[in-house]
Formats: sequence, structure tokens, C-alpha cells
Amino acid sequence: MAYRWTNNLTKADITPKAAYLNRRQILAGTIGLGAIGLAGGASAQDALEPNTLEEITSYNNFYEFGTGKSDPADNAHKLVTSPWSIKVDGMVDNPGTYALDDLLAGLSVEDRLYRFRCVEAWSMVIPWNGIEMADILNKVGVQSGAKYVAFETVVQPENMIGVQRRVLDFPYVEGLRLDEAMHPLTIMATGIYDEPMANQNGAPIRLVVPWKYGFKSIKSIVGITLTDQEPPTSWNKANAREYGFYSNVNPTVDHPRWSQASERRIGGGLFASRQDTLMFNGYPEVASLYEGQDLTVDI
Ligand SMILES: Nc1nc2c(c(=O)[nH]1)N[C@H]1C(S)=C(S)[C@@H](COP(=O)(O)O)O[C@H]1N2
Ligand SMILES: [Mo]
Repeated sequence: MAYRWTNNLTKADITPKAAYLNRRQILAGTIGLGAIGLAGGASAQDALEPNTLEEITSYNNFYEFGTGKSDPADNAHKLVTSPWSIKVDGMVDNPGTYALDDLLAGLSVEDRLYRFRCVEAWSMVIPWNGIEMADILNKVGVQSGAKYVAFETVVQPENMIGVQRRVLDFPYVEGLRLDEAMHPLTIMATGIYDEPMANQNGAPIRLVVPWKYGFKSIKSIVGITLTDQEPPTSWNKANAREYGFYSNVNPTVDHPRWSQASERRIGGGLFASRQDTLMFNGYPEVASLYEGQDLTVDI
């Protein structure tokens, strides 16, 4: 598969074997844990294979199905994903309730191997299949006054144990600034590993914004609204002090209750130890979106 926008995560850019072996000796040797941090540069740490489909579909956050990491995999079979339609409204030329297939008709599905970093400081590497958000927005026609895109997740109370328990104020809502939504890294994902999106990962279609904490990547989307106002977002509503609108991955701005300087890569194997978190999750090409902003204030 030819993955675009993957930075140094392509197979072609895997750590040279000698460096890999050298690192393995360090890890296996007598130098001790203290040396791992010193030995760990971003390039070596990122020379990783994608997580397995099993890992990606069994360790999830999808609070509509419960707050435990295995709750979505256990409960999301109840999600009804067909038929599926998305209501597109607000400042668009072609508003309407689109059948999913109609909304995506004619748009190309691409393969994107992205880092995925949860605000809780775990991470994976996920091979998504998806459509650029910009393609969808261009199709529906964004009007000139629009500044933000708001997203909403389906609510199926009878099928969603977490909705019944009101663990958050549902529907789950998220938002992006229009320039963030239009950035070519931002996709609406419909699959993983060329398999249709598993329910627990946000079937049939979910947002993926790889330089932001995972909670921005809202699942099972039924609403897209173009607006000139910054839209409310679920975790900001739940705790504004801890979760801002931007939520860009930033190792220099700690969560009030834990450090964001490092992360735990999910999955077994040699490099499963903690590794440094990268600014913008390793996507420096988005930095220009935030020129002139103080990212210690606009969290
Ligand atoms: N609707 C909805 N979307 C959601 C969530 C959620 O609870 N509900 N959790 C978010 C969080 S915190 C993360 S880390 C990612 C997890 O995506 P994954 O389970 O596919 O890895 O989904 C995000 N999208
Ligand atoms: Mo998360």
C-alpha cells in the first residue's frame, strides 16, 4: 500500500537494521532503564510497524459503549450502522441529509498510516482508509463566512450502555477550525487495514486528526455543521480546565493531572516502553496553522 502523509512512518524509512540491533542490545543489556531515555531519539522510536488490527479493535475509547478500554469491543456490536445518513447544515451551499454513499460518491479513499495519541498518554500507529475532509467540504460547498466545522456522533440510547448511564453529555460533539478541517492530513476514515471500520472504532465513518489528541477524532458521525462560531466540544464541556478546543498534541504542555512529555505505545514487542511524545504528534507541517497563537494558552 502506498501511504501518503506518513512522515517517517513508512516502511521505507524504518530504522536501519544496524541501529535497530544496537538499540536492542542497549535495551537487553546491562546499561539499565536510565539509558533508554537517552538512547531514545524520535527517529528510532518511530521506526515501528503499525499496530495489529487486533490491538486497534480491542483497546478503545468510545464512551457511548462504556468507559473501560474493552467495553467498546464488547458492546459496540449493538451499534446499527446501516442505513447511515449524515446531516450537513449551516453555512454550506448544498445542505441536506445525505445517505453516506451519496456523500462519499466520487471521492477517493486513501491509505494513511498515522500516529494516534490519546490525551491519556497511550498511542498506536494505525493504517486508516479514508477520504480527505477537504474533499467532502468542497463537495457540499463551504460558504465564505464559515470559520468552523462542528461534528456530532449518533445517539442510539437503546443500543448504547454508556448513553443510558450518562457518562458524558451526549451526543458526543467535536469541532475544528475550518483551516484545520481543510488540511490534507485531516480525514474521515471508513476503514482500517482495508477492512470496513469496526463498530468500536467509530463505524461507519469517523474523523481522524492525527496531530490532535484522540478525543478530537469523533466517531460514528451523523452531523456536520459549518458555522462562524467556535462550536462546543464534549470534553471541554465536561472539564474546560483540562480539555481545550485545540487539543494539539504538545509534549511541553502537561495535562493538569499528568505529564504529556511521553507516551506508552500499545502493543507488545521491543519498543513497547515509554517514548517521547512529539510536537504536533510528529506532524510539523501543521505548525503554520497556529502561527501567532500562544499554544500554552490555546490548549
Ligand atoms: N463519539 C465518540 N468519539 C470518540 C470517543 C468517544 O468516547 N465517543 N473517544 C475519543 C477518544 S478519547 C479517543 S482516544 C479515540 C479512540 O479511538 P479508537 O478507539 O479508534 O482508538 O476516539 C475518540 N472519539
Ligand atoms: Mo482519548
